Amino acid sequence: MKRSLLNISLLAATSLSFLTASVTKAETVTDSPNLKGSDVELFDLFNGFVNSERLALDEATLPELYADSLRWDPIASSVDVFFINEGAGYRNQLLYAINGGERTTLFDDIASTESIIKETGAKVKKYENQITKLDSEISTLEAEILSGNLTTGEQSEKETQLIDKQNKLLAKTEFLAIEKTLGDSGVGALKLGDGKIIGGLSGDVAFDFFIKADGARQANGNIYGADASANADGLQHVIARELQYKGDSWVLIGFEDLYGVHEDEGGISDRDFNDVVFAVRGLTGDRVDPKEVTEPTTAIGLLVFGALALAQTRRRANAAA
Ligand SMILES: [Ca+2]
Ligand SMILES: [Ca+2]
Repeated sequence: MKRSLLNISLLAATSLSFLTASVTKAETVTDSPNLKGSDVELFDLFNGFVNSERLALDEATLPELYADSLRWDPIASSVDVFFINEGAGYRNQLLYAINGGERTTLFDDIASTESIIKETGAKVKKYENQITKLDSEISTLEAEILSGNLTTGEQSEKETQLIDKQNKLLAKTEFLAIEKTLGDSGVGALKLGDGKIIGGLSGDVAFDFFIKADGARQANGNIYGADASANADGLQHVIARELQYKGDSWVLIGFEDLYGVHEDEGGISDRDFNDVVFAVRGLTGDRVDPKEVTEPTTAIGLLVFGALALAQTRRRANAAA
């Protein structure tokens, strides 16, 4: 409970430092026209790779890229980042870093009423209902305790119950307050296809993308990127695929937001890599040799997509050498 309050203040502090830091950044970030609005055919192509089960790229013909080898393609005037879809209960954030520098938040609440796991404000309603029920239960317990009709044992038991309900009420009240700060009072505000333009780039520009898991709610959420060794669980959380379209280089990037190994290996993750899916124009990267990703997985049900990601190794250093 105290943690939640702390998170709010940390979030405020983080936002402030971001604003301060952004002044010194060379690159600029501006809103882009929505991709679905400007090219629905292309949006549908990207969205077609995402389904309710997983980012179904194992069936696709898009070449895989090392997700840690992405860099600006100077043929493009900017790097344009478009939200395609999300299959997350978390309210994740998308961050980027240039040339290994400081991470900048690009999308601070990846939640939509249009996505696979959409945010319609259901959690706000759930917490409100739970609070109403707890209020009622607390009133009943207080009346019973004050009635003078209880034995000493019953009195003690009811008092313990009362404290428990009061603590739960406090927690739910804080959860509700946080939830109401998100989007439109808990309702996801992103539209599928919403985009940002990262401009003002020059020279060799390496791009790393990260998610902060449930970062809109939790300032201390895990940050996951394409360098598995830097992730809290030591696992790969990013998969990247290349697509050429009308002369533009695109990279479709999928993120896994859950910590640890797949459920079938004793973990809690589905390793589906569709929790956050973005398409990025103006990037290029090193292709994975298909021979490198055919290693079999021992985990029954571990998705091919996940296996591909696990097979990745950090390549940027090699490419630069
Ligand atoms: Ca969601
Ligand atoms: Ca997942």
